[in-house]
Amino acid sequence: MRDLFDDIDIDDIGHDVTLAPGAMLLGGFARSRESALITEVHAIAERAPFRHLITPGGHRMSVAMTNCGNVGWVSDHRGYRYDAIDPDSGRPWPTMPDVFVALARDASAKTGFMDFRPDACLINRYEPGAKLSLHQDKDELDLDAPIVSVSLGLPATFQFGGFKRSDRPERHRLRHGDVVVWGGPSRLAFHGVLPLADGEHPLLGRQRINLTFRKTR
Ligand code: MD3
Ligand code: FE
Repeated sequence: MRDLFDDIDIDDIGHDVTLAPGAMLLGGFARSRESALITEVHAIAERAPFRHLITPGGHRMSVAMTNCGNVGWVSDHRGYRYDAIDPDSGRPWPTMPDVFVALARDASAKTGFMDFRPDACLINRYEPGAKLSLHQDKDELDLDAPIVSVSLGLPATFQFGGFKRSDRPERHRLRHGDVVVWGGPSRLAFHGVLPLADGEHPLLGRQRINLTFRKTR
């Protein structure tokens, strides 16, 4: 029997697990596409380099971010928003690669969200120690569309809470190739990532990359 202090730990590739109503983990779903995904992340980062954004409160985020797609998520002293222009370059974000579009579509369809067409992909880069505090994703206009997340590289401990910041979160391990579709009631749940433990991944070295596909409008 699982008690309050047990973390949920699912490491079987190909095992699909419902984490919460509307939230489904597809274990290892992206593994067969890993090389193409990583090649595209490198290509995007050449044109729109990873950067540490500043929160509206003036803090530098430990996670480095970039985007591809029609719009990208940005943060500065004015607030959070989706913008068609990369503020660092003054140019549009790189186009979303076909392998990204297909993965988001295939994963969401597998969990029952048909015809998911994201217009944004936020790419997070975690180096050892980087973390993401508990937050909700609610800058998107279409909250009926799911968010699809793809984990690559080093494993991380993901926190998944309730609808109030004070709800005690569950912990889940997210590993290279795992895909999670967050829709329905879980779409507005609080979530975060604990500080990344150091390690060495055969394809990505000392980092974790997370892709999140979003329909923002
Ligand atoms: C649950 N990223 O970019 S992915 C984010 O690992 C973000 O980089 C984390 O939270 C990461 O906003 C977590 C899993 C995830 C993404 C979006 C969600 C879980 C979610 C939106 C609603 C509920
Ligand atoms: Fe989030």
